Amino acid sequence: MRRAPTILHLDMDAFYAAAEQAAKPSLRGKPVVVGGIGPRGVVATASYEARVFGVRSAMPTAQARRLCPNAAYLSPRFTLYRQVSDTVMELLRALSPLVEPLSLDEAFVDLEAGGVPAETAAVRAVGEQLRRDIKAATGLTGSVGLAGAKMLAKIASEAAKPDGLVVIEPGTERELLGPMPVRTLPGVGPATAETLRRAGIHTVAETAEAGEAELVRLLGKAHGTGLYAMALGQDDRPVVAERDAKSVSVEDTFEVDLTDRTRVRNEVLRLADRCVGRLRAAGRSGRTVVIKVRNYDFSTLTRSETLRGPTDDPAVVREAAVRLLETVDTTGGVRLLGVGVTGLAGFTQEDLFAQLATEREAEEQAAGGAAEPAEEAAGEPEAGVELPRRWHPGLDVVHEEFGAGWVQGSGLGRVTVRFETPWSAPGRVRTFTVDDPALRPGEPLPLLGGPDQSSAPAIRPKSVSPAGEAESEAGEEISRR
Ligand code: DCP
Ligand code: MG
Repeated sequence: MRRAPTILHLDMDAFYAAAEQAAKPSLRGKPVVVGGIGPRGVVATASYEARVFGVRSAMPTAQARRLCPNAAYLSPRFTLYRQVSDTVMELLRALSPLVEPLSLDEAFVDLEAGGVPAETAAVRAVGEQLRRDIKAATGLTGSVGLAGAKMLAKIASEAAKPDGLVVIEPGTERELLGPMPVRTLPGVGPATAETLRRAGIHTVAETAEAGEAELVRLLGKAHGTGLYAMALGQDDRPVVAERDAKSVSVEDTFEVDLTDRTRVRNEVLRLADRCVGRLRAAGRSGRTVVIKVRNYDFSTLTRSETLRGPTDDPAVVREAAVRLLETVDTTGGVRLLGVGVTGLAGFTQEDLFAQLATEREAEEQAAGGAAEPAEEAAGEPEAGVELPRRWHPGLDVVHEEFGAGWVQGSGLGRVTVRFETPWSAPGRVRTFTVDDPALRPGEPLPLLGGPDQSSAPAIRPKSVSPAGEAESEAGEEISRR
């Protein structure tokens, strides 16, 4: 525990939804939901305007539509989110060599290691300047927490949301944490919270009062001891630059054991995407994909597969994870799932990605399918309707005459496009037939661009990222027809 609040936690506000609002002027100030748009899709995130109606991350999109029918429902555009994330992480790396990204929109920074004086006034000034720099560089807002420990810094940024900064002064943490629900503490998921609730423990203060022995009895040695320390505000985990980490993994515990095979598969796909998000945020790639499955009876197993070379391609990690899942019997019910990538390389191997992408494309063509961007499964097709990925709501398009826009809706052989750019006024909609030769998929436009970029009718040059390539390949495929 440090004597000054020199650990910074940054978390962007409503990240995917805020990026969409920045890109689409007509959606600013309106409810926006980003996620799987099909009947079995789940919400990735919702704008604060949509949260008022109760829409939350991980909720089935169908439920979100009932709660907030007037929101814009958009497919995710990971290429854009990754670009914004790269810009934000770059700003963090300018503050300190010790930056630990947790996902595309979240990271810890050790300010002391960056030479910032260990005084509240100094770290607060750095945090406020960072927020201004992020706003200037991306157009988006992020919230900052500052504290003497990682756990507390994260709690502080949560308390700062949206668009704020909170400092927890060392010495005040127990008082502050006491009344908070146990779920606030790291490592307390729905299952642990339920175990504690049955023992009459609801708040952090009650967790501390229960004592270490009781927590160990309830939760086992490792988890019980760790939780007791956290409840006292004791957390001396260092900020670890992800380039020094040997693996990246994510896992989820479920409130109710999962038995539905499709649901289990969808969760594994979601975890694979989250894992790749962290991998990419750290600029890393890895060779071995691992899945972890804990069964209803707490028996836990892992399965791994080593690829020909390191990857950070979500499609490759998803495919490997699902292949591994197929070797596991989950019929009894699954309590916990995890996906990880190990054998990390410190650099990305563009040649190898190009090679993997080409191989995949060749396989897909052999199978008679079109090359699909990696995030395809995030948006499932509408029931009974073959909706090509390129006309999913939210995705970029370019019209020969009207320029850049985005798909607002599609169905019955038609596609409705709103023609606007991040720097234009809210734009008008026009409807086309889905096979209109003047309309083709586009690439995400930079959020802070200029009008000179707004009217380019041609597809923009290929980006170097694998996802970007997949999208422009889809564009070329159409233009060949
Ligand atoms: N995300 C996701 N699935 C989840 C949770 C999040 O795909 N179950 C994605 C979408 C989010 C992004 O990750 O925009 C960042 O997650 P956060 O938990 O930080 O949520 P937000 O940034 O959207 O909102 P906020 O941080 O303001 O609460
Ligand atoms: Mg966030």
